[in-house]
Order: sequence, then C-alpha cells, then structure tokens
Amino acid sequence: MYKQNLYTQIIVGNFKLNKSIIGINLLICYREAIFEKRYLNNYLNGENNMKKLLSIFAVVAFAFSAHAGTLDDVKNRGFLKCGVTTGLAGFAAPDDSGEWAGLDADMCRAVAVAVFGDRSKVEFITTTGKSRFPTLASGEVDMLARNTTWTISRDVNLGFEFVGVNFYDGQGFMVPSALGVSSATELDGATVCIQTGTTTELNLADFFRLNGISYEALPIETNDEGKENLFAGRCDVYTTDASGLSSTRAAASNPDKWVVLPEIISKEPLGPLVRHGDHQWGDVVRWSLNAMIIAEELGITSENVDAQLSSNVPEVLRLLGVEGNYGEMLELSNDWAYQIIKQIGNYSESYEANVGPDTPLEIARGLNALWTQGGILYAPPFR
Ligand SMILES: N[C@@H](CCC(=O)N[C@@H](CS)C(=O)NCC(=O)O)C(=O)O
Repeated sequence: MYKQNLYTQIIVGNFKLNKSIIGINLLICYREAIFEKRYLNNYLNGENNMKKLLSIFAVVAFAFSAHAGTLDDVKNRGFLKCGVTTGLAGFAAPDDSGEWAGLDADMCRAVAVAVFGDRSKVEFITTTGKSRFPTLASGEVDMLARNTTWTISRDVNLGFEFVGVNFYDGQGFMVPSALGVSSATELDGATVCIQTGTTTELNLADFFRLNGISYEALPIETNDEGKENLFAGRCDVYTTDASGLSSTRAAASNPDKWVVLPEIISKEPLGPLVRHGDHQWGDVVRWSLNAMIIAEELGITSENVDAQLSSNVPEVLRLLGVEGNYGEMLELSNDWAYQIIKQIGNYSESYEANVGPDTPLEIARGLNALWTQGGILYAPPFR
C-alpha cells in the first residue's frame, strides 16, 4: 500500500528514478497481492489445515522477501550506502584529509560499525534538498543522514520512516550586519536565498504571509550556491536551519560581517530516515542512534568504554553486550553498541567534535542537551 502510494508520487513528481528497482518492487507487490488473494480463497473454501498452513507460510515468506532485506543487502554488499548533503561543515563534509566528517557522517559511520564493526565500511552519497528523497526511495542509498526535518508528509505521504532525532533545530535568518536589520519582520521586499525541496522554503512563505510582508525568492540547489550568492550580495538574506546558518557563517572570510536574526520560525527536528516497511533495518538505524545517546546518559565514552565492560551497572552491561542478547535480536554481533562507542563515541563526543562550542559552528547544546541536563534528548531504555 505504502509502496504503491510512494511510486505513484515519484512518477507524478517527475523525479529521476532507478526504474529497474521500482519495476522489481512493483513485481513483488503484484506477487504479494496474488498470494494474499490465493491464501484468502483457500481459507474461505475450507481446505484442510495443512494447506492453510502452507499458504500462510507462502504469504509470510513473500511478505518478508518484499519488505525486509536492507540489512541483508548491506551485509552482502559489504558496505553501507549513506545519503548525505553535498557538503555542510559540521553535519557532513569532507575534512582536510578528504574524509567525510560531521554529526550526520558519524550517524552513517555508527550504522556501518553496528553492521560490520568497521567505521570505514560506508560509501557517502551526496544528495541535494530535492534529490535526497528519490535517492532513498529508489534504493540508491540504504538510509539518509542529511539534516532532514521529520514532518508528517515526509513520514506518511512520501513513505519514509524517521528513526529518531539527532539534532533539534529551527529555521533562522542571516543578513549582512551592514543591512542594519535587527528583526526578520523588517525584511519587507528583501531578496531571500532559499534552498529548493526543503521545509525552509515552505516556512519562509508562511512567515512572510503571516507578517503581511513580501520577498523575492532566489532559489538555490545547494548550500554552496547559497553561500556564493549571499557572499556576492545577490541576496540580502539567507534562511535555513539555524545550524546551517552557523555553518555558513563560519565559512565566511569575515564571520563578523554576518548576523543571525533573533527569530526562530519553525521546529526542525533533524534525523536519519529509511524506507517505510523494512522494520528490521529501521531498528538497526534507530538503535545505532539510541546507543550513542544512552552511552552519554550512562557516562560511557570512547575513552572509558573498555573499563566499563566490568561496570556493575546492569544497563551498561546490557548496552555493551556483556549481558543479554540484544545484538542477536537485531541480527548484529553482540558487541555492536560497544563498537559504536569505541569507534565513533557517544552522542556528546560527536556533538562536541562537530558542531559544539569549540568548533567553528559554536553551537551550544541547548535543546540537544540530555533530558537530564535541561535539553530534550531522550532515548528509550536499553532493556
Ligand atoms: N532541514 C531542512 C533543510 C535541509 C537542507 O537541505 N538544508 C540546506 C541548507 S543548510 C543544506 O543542508 N544544504 C546542504 C547541501 O546543499 O548539500 C529540510 O529537511 O528540508
């Protein structure tokens, strides 16, 4: 149902598609429908119990072949394909040595570690605001970790599953200090650089309409394009997630020439997402993120994780795979979370290294602090 809905949308939306994958999936849907119908008929016709049982097995087997499989695909391929931005320092961008780095890049690596025990087993695939969803839907990537806002239409209508939030954000505005503007409500008539295919594009329209002011949009495809246009004065304002503004400002030759206005006009909970319907894979990605958050709650870091193996705290022992069979439940090795913490670090380590106050982005923890420390970061229990 979701798949058909999704494919109709993709076709109507005139996205570039990987037609062969869609063809295969449609075939699977068709096969499923036939088996489900046959099973129902058999059942209604009162065939003997063995036949009923066999038909149930057939339906279950086909349901699995159609809806599960990403984890197996990733394992068989030998590496994860992770969709990221075209480059947004702090979230996902190549560092000085050409290695992808950032909060989202760490999310990709954490999943690679969960599956392979090796942070290098990931291919980073760049996506724009517009191309990210067709890229995920068509199977070109196994997941997105691309500062993507969790919204009802992306979750329900596009047929994706957001597995959690790795950065709570909100949309802001940045202008040259020389413009002498101190509030977004003073931006009547401004030219605004805005990335297409984003929530920020829609929020911008809402905000100006609500305030009875007008703007001229200068549509851009990537953040680099946004930077170029802004720095060259082709737009008066850049609006996007506040984290994106911090990243952009840090890249300016003289950051002090730019000011971020006080208004935050939306909620932008950014998180990793997968295709709807593959719950096993969704669980792997969800718990890779949760493992990093829980590790921070429990005070486990990449530095002390080995010592924590002999902790007397039951949840620590469960998380590190010393007790219980949580790895087996996920079809991963039992030390999957230990390896994430050892190779990537806990959430705080990733945050501080990529976007925190000591990085060029200088973003305080704020909402992204743990729920026990005044923020809203909260992971379900590891039990
Ligand atoms: N969170 C918003 C905006 C995400 C977005 O695409 N932001 C831009 C500006 S910060 C970006 O990340 N660009 C990176 C790129 O162009 O590759 C969404 O999900 O729609």
